[in-house]
Amino acid sequence: MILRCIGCGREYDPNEIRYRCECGGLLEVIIDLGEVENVFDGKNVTLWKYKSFIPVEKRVSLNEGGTPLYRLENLQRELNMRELYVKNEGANPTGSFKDRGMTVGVSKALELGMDKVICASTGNTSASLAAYSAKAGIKSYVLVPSGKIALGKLAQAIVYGAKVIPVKGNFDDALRVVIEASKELGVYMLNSINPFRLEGQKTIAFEIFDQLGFVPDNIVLPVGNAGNISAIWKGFKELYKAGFIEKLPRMIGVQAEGASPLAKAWKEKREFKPEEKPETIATAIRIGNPANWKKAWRAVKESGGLFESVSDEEILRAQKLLASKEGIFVEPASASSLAGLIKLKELSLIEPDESYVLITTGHGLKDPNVIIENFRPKLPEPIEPSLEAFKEVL
Ligand code: AN7
Repeated sequence: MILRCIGCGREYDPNEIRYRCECGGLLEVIIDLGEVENVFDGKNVTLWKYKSFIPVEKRVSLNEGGTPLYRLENLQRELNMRELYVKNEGANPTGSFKDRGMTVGVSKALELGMDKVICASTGNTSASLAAYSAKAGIKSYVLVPSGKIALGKLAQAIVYGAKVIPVKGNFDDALRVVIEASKELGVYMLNSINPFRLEGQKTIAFEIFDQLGFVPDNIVLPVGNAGNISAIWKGFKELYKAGFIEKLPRMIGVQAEGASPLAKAWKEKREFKPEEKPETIATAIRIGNPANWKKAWRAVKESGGLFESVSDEEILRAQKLLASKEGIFVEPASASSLAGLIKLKELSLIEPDESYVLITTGHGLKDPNVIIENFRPKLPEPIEPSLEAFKEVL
């Protein structure tokens, strides 16, 4: 195993604490694919089933992964598509896919002898880091954009015992501080530019193949800091290079319109440029300068996929649709995958006869305020506790 720069190819010892190459490029973990085990039999799916692909020995675990993969029978009929699935990452221990990254990342922190960890977060990363450091018995610091983090996530970070520090600014501002702090203060940084995070998250690809028994034509997922799309693509490529699969899926990344630097650059066929003032109801992906954009760009390009963006209104509509037609309640960022699929279908930019796996990244209960504030549910006036009164409101 080594760390290698995706830009200049320079290599580093994986036991050196380092998040970027000397040249500033992103690093990736190169594992020895000669030693991986073909365990893809559809049984007992959990993250650590794929341990031969995971480059840590220690294991701080809350039984992450093994999330359900649903066929969307009602929605595929309604949308006139042949084969739709959801991989519901909200079913992880803290309610998001970040747990996959943190089980590996916090394990790596212990291997490196670190007893303090830090991250910037739009919410889910902080909840997950807080939980896994609690389990590991180490101290966690999380910096979040003040006033722009969903209530459930904030509550989680607090109760798991992280030191929660609100920052006057957005995620991108908080990440800048975290990167400096990790250099100067000897705390281990667990944002997704830490390549070990992505080693956990790549198991989403393994589980999809394991659960379906085949590789779907397309993976559709939300993109914020752009770690997850990079990780899942890496997972599929490792399966391919190991000779376990014979085709690769297209990667389709969906951003919120007000925070869509990748989708804009893609659609306008121009250079990537960060967005100064990201804004969206989907606070999880309210990110203007995705740290992993180069890896994500490569994933979409190599896979023959695309980037798209969706409005807040489209996100809310998709969130309601997924819950009311399929019984799957996801947070707004996660609903952007379905919103993107619907938009791309309407624009005839995707093929309705192909298979699609939507990744829903976080649980709906993370952010109940969004529902109360935007759907303004019309509840009847409270009734007397009698059958008569009940019959009257029916
Ligand atoms: C529900 O928690 O960045 O593109 O700090 O919480 O890998 O960043 C969250 C990201 C999608 C985007 N869906 O994933 C954080 C954070 C949900 C998320 C994303 C996030 P990346």
